Amino acid sequence: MGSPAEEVEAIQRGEDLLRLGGVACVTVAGGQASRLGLDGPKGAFGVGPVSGATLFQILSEKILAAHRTYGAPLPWWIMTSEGNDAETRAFFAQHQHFGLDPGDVRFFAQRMIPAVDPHGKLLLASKSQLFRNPNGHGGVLSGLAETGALDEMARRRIEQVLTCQVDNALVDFVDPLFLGRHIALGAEASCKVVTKRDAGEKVGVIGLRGAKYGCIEYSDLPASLREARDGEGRLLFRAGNIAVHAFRRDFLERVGGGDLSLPYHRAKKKLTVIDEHGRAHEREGIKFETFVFDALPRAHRVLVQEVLREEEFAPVKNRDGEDSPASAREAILAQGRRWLECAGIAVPADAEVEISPLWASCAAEAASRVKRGFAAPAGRRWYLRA
Ligand code: UD2
Repeated sequence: MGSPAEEVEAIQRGEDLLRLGGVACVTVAGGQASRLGLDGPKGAFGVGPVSGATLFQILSEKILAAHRTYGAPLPWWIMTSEGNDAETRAFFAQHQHFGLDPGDVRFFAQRMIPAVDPHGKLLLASKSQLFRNPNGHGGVLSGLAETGALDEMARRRIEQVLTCQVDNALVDFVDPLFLGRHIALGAEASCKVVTKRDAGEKVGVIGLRGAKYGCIEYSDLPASLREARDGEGRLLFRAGNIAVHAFRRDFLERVGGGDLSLPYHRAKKKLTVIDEHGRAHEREGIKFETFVFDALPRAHRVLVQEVLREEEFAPVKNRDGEDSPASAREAILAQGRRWLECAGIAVPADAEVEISPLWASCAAEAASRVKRGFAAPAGRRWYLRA
């Protein structure tokens, strides 16, 4: 893998399928954004440093840009959960689905499951309701099967499904090179990774368990392995999962159809529940969640593609510091500046550049736009959008 000829051929393969309309997109957006402290869908959070564009707008524009480039629709399924489903739908309606055909943007809510206390007893959210939480992003697999999405994909002759999480401001999930390599290898499931920033970074790591690829969640990786180094001093387990996947549709049918159900992971969390007198209080509880990457070991073939963090990974997880809105905005600006400078534009040191996916979705596209003529916008805050 990696020769220029292989790369050209893979891109061609990916683009051919996109032109045929054989690809669907799926985004998991059912999480509760508790670390960020948001009330409402995380996708409605504004991260565009100049434009204020929300995560949902950025994702929508990536899909719209691909639709324009390849001339075929890219139907998109967004997984929500009980707590944000109505708001997510309303948000898209309010924004005219960001220019996408509303018929090609579908929503479904993932299932909820009960949490328990440390002794295994069920908890109450109200006098008449159990405390329940979304069943983890692995719920997307059963969700796609149960809501008829996979049947619709089959009717539309969709062969490959590209998935991502809602919170990565630099996500490049409609990527013909990745898609083409996944197809060329005959992989059933593929994923993108970046080199971990440091041993403590909260990303799962992709590795081999026996002969099978899988992902070990950061909380499950013992400190000794998290810190382990190879002969060159690099982290031994450094393939950080950025949760961008390509799945063959027939693989999703096999996994989501139930015969390959996913395991549950336990997560200790502080939960707001009610006591026997109906009073709300916080207490320790255990949530159960499934993870989409637990499907990887069930795939007959897996492609793991390493990509550049600065081009593809700027997650919004925490209120501040690393992986926060501020770090995502910085990454967007750095990418905008880099793409223009690589295209030969002298960007003033104090200028801020944000590029909408509708103007360019990769450095090469930015370069070709510049080649056709580029007039720098007035002022020092540039938002390039076509
Ligand atoms: C996730 C991965 C981690 C790494 C990182 C990359 C898990 C458990 N860990 O860490 O290995 O890949 O992301 O950014 O995935 N979601 C749902 N339904 C749910 C729970 C989550 O749709 O029930 C969505 C959520 O909206 C978000 C994504 O899944 O888009 C990630 O959820 P998270 O923020 O809880 O995962 P995180 O940051 O612990």
